[in-house]
Amino acid sequence: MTRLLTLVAGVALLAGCASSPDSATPPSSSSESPAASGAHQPPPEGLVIDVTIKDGTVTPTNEQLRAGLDEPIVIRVDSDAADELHVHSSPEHSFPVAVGPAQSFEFSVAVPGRVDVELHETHTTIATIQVQ
Ligand SMILES: [Cu+2]
Repeated sequence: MTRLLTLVAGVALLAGCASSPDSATPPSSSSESPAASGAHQPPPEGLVIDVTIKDGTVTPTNEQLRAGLDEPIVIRVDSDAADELHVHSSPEHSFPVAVGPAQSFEFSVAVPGRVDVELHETHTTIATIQVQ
């Protein structure tokens, strides 16, 4: 008798589980939609460096730039080759560059000083940023 009761209880549990509504996430009601594809979005605050890697040539090179402490620094890369973007800050940052346009890498520097931004595959210094 008790065994039958247990079985019934188990079936009831299963049924309850299967019939529970699966619509926990209704389609978005939020109005905030970050435009990921926007080529015309306003530039973010801070320093933006546009970099092009094409046929083994990097543009620009050896730029002398300035940035503030903890200011967002964005490096936008348009590349036809994979590379490694290396930021010689403390702590350092390393970003993988892929083939493609509009790759965006952001960091900030919390220690004053000169920060070299390099591409390691092409052995190029894009910029030296004086952070203060
Ligand atoms: Cu490096």
